[in-house]
Amino acid sequence: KLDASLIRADFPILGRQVYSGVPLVYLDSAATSQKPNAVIDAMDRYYRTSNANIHRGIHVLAEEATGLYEAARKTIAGFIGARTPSELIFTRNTTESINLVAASWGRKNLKAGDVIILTEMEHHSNLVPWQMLAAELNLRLEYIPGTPEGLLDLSVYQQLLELSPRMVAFTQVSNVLGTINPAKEIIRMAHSVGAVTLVDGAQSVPHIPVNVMDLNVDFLAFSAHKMVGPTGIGALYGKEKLLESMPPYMGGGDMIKKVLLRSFVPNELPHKFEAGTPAIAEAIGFAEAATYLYSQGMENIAAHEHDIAEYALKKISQVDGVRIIGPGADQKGSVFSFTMAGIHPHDVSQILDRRGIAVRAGHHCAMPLHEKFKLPATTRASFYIYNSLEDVDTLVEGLAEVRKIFE
Ligand code: 7TS
Repeated sequence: KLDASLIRADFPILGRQVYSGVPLVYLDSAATSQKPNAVIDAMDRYYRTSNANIHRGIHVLAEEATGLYEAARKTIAGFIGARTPSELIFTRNTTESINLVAASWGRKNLKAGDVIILTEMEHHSNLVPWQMLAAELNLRLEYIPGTPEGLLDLSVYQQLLELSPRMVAFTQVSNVLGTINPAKEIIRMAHSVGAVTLVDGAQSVPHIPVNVMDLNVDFLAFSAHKMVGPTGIGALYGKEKLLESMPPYMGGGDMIKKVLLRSFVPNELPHKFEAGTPAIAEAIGFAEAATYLYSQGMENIAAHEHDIAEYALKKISQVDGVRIIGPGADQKGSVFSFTMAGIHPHDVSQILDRRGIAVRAGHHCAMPLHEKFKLPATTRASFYIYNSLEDVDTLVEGLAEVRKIFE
């Protein structure tokens, strides 16, 4: 079993006070997670001892930096169960990974009238790139609707598959509802009609075991910063055959094998998709983050968050006037978006902040989902490995105070 109090000690920021005498209770990990010493130290060590540009120099530092960068790729590819490291492209984040697929795979393979299936619970990152592509190529976007409980309606999905979609792109875990979608089943159904699949793993890879071979997913996008790694780096996994067939996304150094004045020959995978000097220190930090999570055990992390979900759903819903959106604990991770009758989410967050509790208020980059629930905004508390059941109690005490202030 995972011991949150031991884990907390690895995260220096969790020891700070946000106001005099007020310790931090960080409940905003769905936005970004905090970073353990191992990650901070690895990046610091790199800059102090091995900093150089990669894939070019033949001096010692350049070779060390290149070795560390490519070792990081191997670690992260292994973390998600990719067949080979060349299926793992470093990007800036989940958003860039999805844009890469939409622009490169999409422009190459789609034509007017083609259907793309998304869901109503997507983050804007998995909506807008497809909307942009749809406008450009005259594509048709269809949506798997959400149910009032915050699940996907798979019977409607089954019907939508009769349209022979070319792409099914969906989030594995909702950043608002916490819903853990049945990804393997959704992918199997998509493949049965010949569609290509993309999983937005921004909220799943950090929290539950994700194995691309087991899922049989074609593309998986995720970000380091939500999985105890640094900002500025993310990844796109793609099946080798698909990536091989796709044109480069951005042009520049490193992504080429040969350049003439009027033409170029693209580099091999994965370099074909990594134009320009990449985020080298961040890649090293990313790998350290994956190693940290691996050493805790993704099954243990998922079990810990399930315990929090069961406890939090019970405790938070006991607060007067609170309504949590999303399914029951067996179908969700430890993300809780809620409203308090008569109180604006920003006021809730502000009062909680005075007690050192960091939550997020707003639409959480999922405006269509909030529209669906007829809510302009919610307050969201999101938990991670370093949070405990006591943090739930602290939140609930804070919410009771919010209630009192507004009475
Ligand atoms: N997809 C999902 C499901 C997300 O939750 C997020 C970020 C993204 C994509 C985009 O990730 P990025 O690293 O490219 O920015 N979600 C949130 C959030 O819920 N609050 O802040 C960022």
